[in-house]
Amino acid sequence: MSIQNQLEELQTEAVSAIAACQDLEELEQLRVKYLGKKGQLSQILRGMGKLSPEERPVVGSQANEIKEAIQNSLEKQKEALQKSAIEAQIKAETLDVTMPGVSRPLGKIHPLNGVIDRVVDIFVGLGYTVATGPQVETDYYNFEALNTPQDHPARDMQDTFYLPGGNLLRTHTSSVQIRYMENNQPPIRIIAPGRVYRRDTVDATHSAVFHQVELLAIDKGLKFTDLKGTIKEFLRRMFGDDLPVQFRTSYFPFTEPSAEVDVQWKGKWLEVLGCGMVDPNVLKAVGYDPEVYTGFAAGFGVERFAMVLHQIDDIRRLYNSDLRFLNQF
Ligand code: 2NL
Repeated sequence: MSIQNQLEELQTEAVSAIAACQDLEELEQLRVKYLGKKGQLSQILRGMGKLSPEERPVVGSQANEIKEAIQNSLEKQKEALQKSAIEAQIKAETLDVTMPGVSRPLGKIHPLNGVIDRVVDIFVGLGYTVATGPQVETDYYNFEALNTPQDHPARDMQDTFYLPGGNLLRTHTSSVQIRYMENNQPPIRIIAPGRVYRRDTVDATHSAVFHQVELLAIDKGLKFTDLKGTIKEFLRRMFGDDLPVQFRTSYFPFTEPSAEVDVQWKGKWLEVLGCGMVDPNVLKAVGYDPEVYTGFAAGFGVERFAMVLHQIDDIRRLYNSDLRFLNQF
């Protein structure tokens, strides 16, 4: 067979083999097979030596054309294979944005914290700051400084958790306010939210551990009307605008005069907090001159507020962490 014929056959075979190739690696093998240094084209061209000087340029240019033709079809096939490989990859990696996501349950604010948050918001809006302090207290900060004498019934072992060594679990957050007054000078506007402890028998309305918010204002010239206005404004913001409120005289060792406050809520009078003008003995205990400064204070149970606001019938529901209950708020 003449070199020309061999070249033509090589072209026909190579072009059809390349067009049929479906794999990039195999395509590279075909390139080596036909165009490589030891490939078929080189092998055929080795026979050029036998050609006459006239034939050589003719065969030479034919060989170049064939080489170019094979290269072109290699290039074309390579592009086609790369393109379909990318298309297959894109198809395999497609995200279905309509698939439902993994839903994680959202946490919620506990109703007790919800009440505390609202109370704090209201009083911060009135210029008060939040004060905190220890839950394990001394007799002095829980009772003595609060004008609660040794023989007062509140000090009874029946009512207070006493700890070995003479300390106790605070029965109200008034102790926080005593500590605050010791370290600050009037004017004072603080609220003390926190956990408190009483030796109560647990039932639907009593718990040994509960939460209280107390508020305290000390300044020159504070009067009972200031207390009344503050409490009424607070209760309106808490329970609603046209809320009927009534003050009844009462007694606390640390205030004089003292009052309990009822609100008319869903047709019934409910007692919601206790308050009064700070007793001069309490002011003296923290080193304030009761001839210069007066003040008012109030305290209430967070659980009771939560129960009234959300119509909760049993205080124990607030501590069970039952999600069927808590998810309602
Ligand atoms: C209630 C009543 C009350 C206070 C708390 C207080 C604090 C200081 C001085 C004077 Cl430092 N008073 N706190 C006053 C009146 C009532 O709480 O029924 N709490 C559940």
